[in-house]
Amino acid sequence: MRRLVIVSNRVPGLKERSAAAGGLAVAVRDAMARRRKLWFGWSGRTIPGPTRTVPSLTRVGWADLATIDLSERDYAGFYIGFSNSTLWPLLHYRSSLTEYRRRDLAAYLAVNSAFADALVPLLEADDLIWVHDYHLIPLGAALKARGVTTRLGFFLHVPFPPPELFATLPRWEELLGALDAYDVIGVQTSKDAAHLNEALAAAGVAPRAEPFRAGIDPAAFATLARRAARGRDPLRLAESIGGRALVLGVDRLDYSKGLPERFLGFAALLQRFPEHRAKVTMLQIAPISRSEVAQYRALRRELDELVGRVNGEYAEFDWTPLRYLTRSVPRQTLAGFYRLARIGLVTPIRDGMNLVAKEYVAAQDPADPGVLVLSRFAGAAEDLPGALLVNPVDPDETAEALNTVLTMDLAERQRRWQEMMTAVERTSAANWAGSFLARLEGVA
Ligand code: ADQ
Repeated sequence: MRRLVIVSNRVPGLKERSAAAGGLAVAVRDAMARRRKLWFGWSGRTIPGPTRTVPSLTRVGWADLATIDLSERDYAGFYIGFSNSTLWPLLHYRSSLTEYRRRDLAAYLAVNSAFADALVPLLEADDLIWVHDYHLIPLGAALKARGVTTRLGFFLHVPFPPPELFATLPRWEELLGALDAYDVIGVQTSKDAAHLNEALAAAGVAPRAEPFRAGIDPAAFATLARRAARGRDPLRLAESIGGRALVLGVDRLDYSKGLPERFLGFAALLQRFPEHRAKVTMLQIAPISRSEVAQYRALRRELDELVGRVNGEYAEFDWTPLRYLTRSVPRQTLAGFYRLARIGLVTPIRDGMNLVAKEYVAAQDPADPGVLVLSRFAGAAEDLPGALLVNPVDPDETAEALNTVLTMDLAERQRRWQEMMTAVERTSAANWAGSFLARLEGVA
């Protein structure tokens, strides 16, 4: 069996060997347990000198890991700059947040070349190479320029916007032209594929993208949640909400996730449906992310103020409506929290897939399941028609959906859950990785 070489900006660390690991690492490990694997990427460290193209090698139980350190300048231009201040907002349809600096694009191209320089000496003749996400669009072309002839695949985890919007990026044709180096190009949904294919055609580039829907390991997550529900922290949470309905949000603190709009939606519930006051508690877990980017710091300030305002307005001396944590929670605890929550509130303004939505479904007790309220602009909405779909920018719509769930009977909750769980199983991580690799190997 051919070796699989995975390339992503960040390489999962040692702790991701355990069943508690997240998304991509688990998907790849489970889908390809029998293959030899090399995972290559940035170490997460910066160094004062130039970017190092000699990788550090580590062997963990399930893969070989190879990482390089980036220079501080490359980190600023490649990661903070072009990846997260240019491409991330643009790919999430947020042209007004999109910044552009030539020197950032230069750093982006230089880091992709450095990745290729460091990776080529590690490659074997018939490796399958699978490159992940928007940080590494030009990597395939950089590898080919260095004589690599093996099969190359690329998967975009984030959305792809309508071509007119993408074409606001200077030199967009060149960036898309780099995709020509890949044998297989995967995106999350059929809408992303349609947009990207239209843009590729407009740029005169030949390859075509196909959807491969990302997912989770539903059985493993369900087991984790069942066990975790009896754990210390979920029990403490249950005790502290004292029989009230729990509304749960879990997201990186990112402007694509619709957090201010979500808080306004919860406030609108309390305002327009006062019968729920003191009977429902919302918990939002939102670990700080990319705090080097100014827009993320501004979002944090906005949320601090909003939480204070909502609580100031609606709290009772013995009830805090909105609880808000900006730190991360262990995966197992999170699974237990999902199972406790009557409502999973997942309302991104735009999201590639959104695995939190699928985790929430998998974590439910089939006998007494909660309901997912989901943005129609998350890729997951294409998979989960059993959710209550909302337009996240309208707080009234969110409030009405919350009210619908709070008054929904058990039979309807069970029917919706069953429908969603079937979809979560059909679009599992194993199916995602398995079908992508089958295409890459040329057998599907
Ligand atoms: P993300 O934008 O990071 O991923 P998501 O798909 O929801 O979004 O995955 C987040 C993962 O991190 C989940 O496994 C979740 O449990 C975990 N997580 C989130 N908040 C957490 C917290 N507070 N504490 C602990 N864990 C937390 C990108 C794209 C998505 C796409 C995925 C996978 O933006 O659209 O679905 O990649 O392709």
